[in-house]
Amino acid sequence: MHESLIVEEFANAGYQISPDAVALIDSCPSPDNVVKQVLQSLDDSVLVVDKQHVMLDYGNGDGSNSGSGDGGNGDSAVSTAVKSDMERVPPKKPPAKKLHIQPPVAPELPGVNILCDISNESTCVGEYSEFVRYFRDRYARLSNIIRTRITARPIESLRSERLRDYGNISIIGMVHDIRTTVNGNKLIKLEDPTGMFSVLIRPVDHDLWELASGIIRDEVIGVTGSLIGDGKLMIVSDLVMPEIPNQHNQRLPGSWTGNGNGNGTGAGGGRDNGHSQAVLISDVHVGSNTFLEDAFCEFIDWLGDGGVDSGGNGADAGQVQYLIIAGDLVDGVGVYPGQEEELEIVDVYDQYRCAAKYLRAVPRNVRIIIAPGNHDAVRRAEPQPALPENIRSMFRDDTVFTGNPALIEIKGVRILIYHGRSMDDLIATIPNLSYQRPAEVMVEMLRRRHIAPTYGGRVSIAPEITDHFVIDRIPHILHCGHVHTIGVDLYKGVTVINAGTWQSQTEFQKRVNLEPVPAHAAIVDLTTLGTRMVRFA
Ligand code: D5M
Ligand code: FE
Ligand code: ZN
Repeated sequence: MHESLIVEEFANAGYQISPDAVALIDSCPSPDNVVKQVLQSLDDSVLVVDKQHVMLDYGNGDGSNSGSGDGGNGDSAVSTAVKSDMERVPPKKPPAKKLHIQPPVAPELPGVNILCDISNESTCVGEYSEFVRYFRDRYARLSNIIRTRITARPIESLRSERLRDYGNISIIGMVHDIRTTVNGNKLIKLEDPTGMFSVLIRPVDHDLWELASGIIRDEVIGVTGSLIGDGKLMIVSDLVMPEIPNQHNQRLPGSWTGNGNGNGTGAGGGRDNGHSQAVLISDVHVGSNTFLEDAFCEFIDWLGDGGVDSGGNGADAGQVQYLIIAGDLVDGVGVYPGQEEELEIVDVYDQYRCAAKYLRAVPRNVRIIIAPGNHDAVRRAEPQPALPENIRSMFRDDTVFTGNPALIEIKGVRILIYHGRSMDDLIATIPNLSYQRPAEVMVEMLRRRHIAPTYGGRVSIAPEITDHFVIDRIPHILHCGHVHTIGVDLYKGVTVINAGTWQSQTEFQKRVNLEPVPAHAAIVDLTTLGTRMVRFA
């Protein structure tokens, strides 16, 4: 049934109807039946039909409304119903017994404070001057962080004759170029707003060499050393990265329980302690033929149940107040060549409608926060804005949509959500990083105080006025996805979480030998920041 027909039906009966309600009805398997039911249920006090009037519990033949909103009854009715509702004609599975949509009026919704997000603030058009301004902003902010630890001089001042026999001097620069000399030294060209200077790191300086092995283009570092070669080159003796200060975020010492092995072990994640929890997931990839629908529905069920995870570990979903999704909610279309062969749902809007249906079964007392990823229907260049209104309107109206990256604050806990596209570049350039250990890759972002340092790699960077990738305010949690593998770690008081995916291995991933670790959710206690992974079937 076309949306305009739904509007017309209600208009004929003397009612206006909100776009949300139209979308909700349209997303049902038989919208015309729902229209009839809703019309029957309305009384004269209603002028505008809203989502709250569309209480759905149908498919059981009696057409009665229930809307009791008990958050799931533990018999998987929610997932079964929602799942089969996803199936487009002709259905692959038997029709649902029941579609249980959560009650429209939410209990007191916990607030989400968006501290930093590009949505509605993008100004760039991609001109050269904007890139100059963008990199200046990056340099200024990262060099200020380093300047709290070393006293550096502008590169321009190194030209001065007097400096040649000066002892140690320091400069802070953006890495313009790194190469290995014929003698096996590392030659790094550093640039600041006043000029460019080459510095040399020698393998004999073992610790320094080790530290320098991970230097990548366009990151900002500080170096200390002495000048040689008529003052034209520096031999580095010390290297400073922007880094997270030691002992940052000492929230509740010793409270961290993450183990990153994804088997739901790890004590103290917060059962029965009265603490509210956030559940962090990523890369759902609804619409792909490798989307793990059963596992995802089990997860949604679990949220509704306040249940116990499959490993027998009490997870106390009843205390879950937030569900955060770090991008790639849907598989999208035209994201990679030949993707159409791997799509179950070929229309991107249908993919979002389908995703919205799953999320509608999440209990109303769980606030859902959605950031986009590289498969989502927003510009590919990062920072990405939040999903557009025509897609947002398909979702529950209490859903919070952020850009990518976004720094949010809930219950005093700062969470930096970043889909994680830059992890492809970091893994490709920093030695010993692996797709199988994503937490280590995320720690490298923290050390650089920048989540996407290298320009011209896999991440297409939009030159906004400020560099949104700089980690200025240190988060308590860094939440990424993208690589489809899981990891949890604690680095200098920052909990890093990669929440994996809900998609099994794609043909493409087979070719690049990427072994996904799907169907996990990270449960974070927002008081202790204790984190653990729960696996779903
Ligand atoms: O990314 C899912 C995973 O697949 C992620 O680890 C990166 C990898 N991937 C995706 N595209 C490419 C290309 N073009 N080359 C190498 N590896 C890739 P997703 O964003 O879900 O597609
Ligand atoms: Fe993905
Ligand atoms: Zn991705």
